[in-house]
Amino acid sequence: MGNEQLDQLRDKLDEVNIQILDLINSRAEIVKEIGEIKEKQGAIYYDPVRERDMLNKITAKNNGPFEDSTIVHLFKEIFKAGLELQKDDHRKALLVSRKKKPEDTVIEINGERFGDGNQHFIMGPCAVESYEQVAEVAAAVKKQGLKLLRGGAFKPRTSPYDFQGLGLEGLKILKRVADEYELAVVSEIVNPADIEKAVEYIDVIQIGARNMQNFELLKAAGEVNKPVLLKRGLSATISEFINAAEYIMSRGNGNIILCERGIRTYERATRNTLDITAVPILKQETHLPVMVDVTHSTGRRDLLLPAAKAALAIGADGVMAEVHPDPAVALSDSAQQMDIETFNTFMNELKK
Ligand SMILES: [Mn+2]
Repeated sequence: MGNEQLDQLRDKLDEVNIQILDLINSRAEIVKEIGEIKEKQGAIYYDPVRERDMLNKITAKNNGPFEDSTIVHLFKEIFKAGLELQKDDHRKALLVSRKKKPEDTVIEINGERFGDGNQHFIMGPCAVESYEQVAEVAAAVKKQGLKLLRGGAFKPRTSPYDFQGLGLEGLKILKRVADEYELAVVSEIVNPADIEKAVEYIDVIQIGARNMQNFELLKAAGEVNKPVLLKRGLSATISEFINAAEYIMSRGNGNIILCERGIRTYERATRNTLDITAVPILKQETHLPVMVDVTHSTGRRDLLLPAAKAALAIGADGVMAEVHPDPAVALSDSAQQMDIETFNTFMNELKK
């Protein structure tokens, strides 16, 4: 007899559960509508005054048996879930997101199609030091059948007393060498005001790790018709990285290549910690090509090849690394650049 009563009560409970389910979902629908209006107004989703007001109205009607504090706790969880739902909808709206554009973005540069599923390489010296130095690397790059040459003319360095790059003179050297060897040039720009001039000399604008959240630079890069190679900031989360790319795309330039280059952690065995899983995450969340810079992430010549293999195995669209004719005397990053012979071995191993 007791069991019969228990079953009846349990049936009732099941019914109430379904009623609660229906109610929280219809609440969610209203929350989504509010989110859409707020998005149009550019308003912030979370409104503490409104939340306090809702809680007061609810507890005023609370006749138990739950304590007010318990009710507040339960409703705060429901509010939080609603807020997450609004934010999810907002994420959907990002132009760089897979949700917005399911198919891969393919960026054509000098006959290479980044994002087409094949492997691509961007190689060259850390910094442009002279015509001869760049030309020697370019010859090796071309011999390997590659189409892109990197080289820094504007160098954002940790210390103001370190070599700062040759500036516009460096870009001119890159352009001359690139024309001679039929290569496209990837070079970093650090000042929004330089972009207009720089696009005459370079094929891909690189925005470096230290400038990933230089929003004026991102906006300026978004306003020109040149592909942008955007590096992840030293301490940037993946979400911040994606939003930095959104800054560029929201200005009209959709040709963006993302580049994971290691993040700062407590580990000192490598210069930075290569966040290898950032690659598949970025590939899932965005439709943009993703590369891995093995030079700056590892900071160690002996790790370049294994890191590059890992990058390609996990789905990166390409690998970036630094090559110098004589790394021992390089003006920057001398510990991790490859000499020509090492570069040839590196490429031959990766092509296997
Ligand atoms: Mn470097």
